[in-house]
Amino acid sequence: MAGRRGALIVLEGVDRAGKSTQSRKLVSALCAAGHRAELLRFPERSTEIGKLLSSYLEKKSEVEDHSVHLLFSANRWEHVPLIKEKLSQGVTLVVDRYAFSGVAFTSAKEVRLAEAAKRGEFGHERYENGSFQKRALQSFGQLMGDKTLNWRVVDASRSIEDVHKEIHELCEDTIQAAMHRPLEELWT
Ligand code: Z5A
Ligand code: MG
Repeated sequence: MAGRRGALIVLEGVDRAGKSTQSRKLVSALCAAGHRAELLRFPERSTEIGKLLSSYLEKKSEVEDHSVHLLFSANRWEHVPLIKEKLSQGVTLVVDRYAFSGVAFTSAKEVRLAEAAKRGEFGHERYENGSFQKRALQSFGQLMGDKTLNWRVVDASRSIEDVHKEIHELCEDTIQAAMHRPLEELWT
């Protein structure tokens, strides 16, 4: 059908929630059900910017906090032309983390720095401790207050198959709904 576009489906959540596992399974299931679906992930480590991010995350290099935030953002923007092209061609994109991780993780970091400065507690591992993840989760909660986006919360503590079944069902509905919303709405 002319004008039929793909849906932009973003999986967000704290570390080890199972986003990458579920993203891969979702793309397979959607393709098996006859949709055109492809997987994207952020950070996308294959580009020049992505390589800088990968090195930073692996603690092989240091990058100033504001700068690294902008690198994560640039890593998404360098893929926006591709994202628009695919969606307009009717391809549904399943995206393993997007801008919401950018906000949640940077804001969690800002709070940590403020607290650590107060208590003199610098020196935690990068992003990988319980209190940091808790703050990221709180930030995700605030971001879900944006009712222009169609957020759905999925309980990721269940089995991989149970989580997958629920996500797949939600996405079938989302793909139908996306056809009636102009693509331009995604970037306004
Ligand atoms: N970051 C940022 O700061 N700013 C940004 O703008 C962006 C990202 C986009 C790297 O991201 C870091 O970048 C991340 C946020 C930050 N740092 N932190 N924290 P990443 O996406 O590359 O991170 P990752 O290495 O892929 O980890 P992850 O995404 O946190 O994991 P996951 O994808 O959610 O989980 P998984 O790999 O699918 O599963 C983990 C394991 O659990 C695996 O062995 C699975 O088999 C198992 N698993 C999965 N689901 C289940 C269930 N349901 N039951 C039992 N076991 C399960
Ligand atoms: Mg992952």
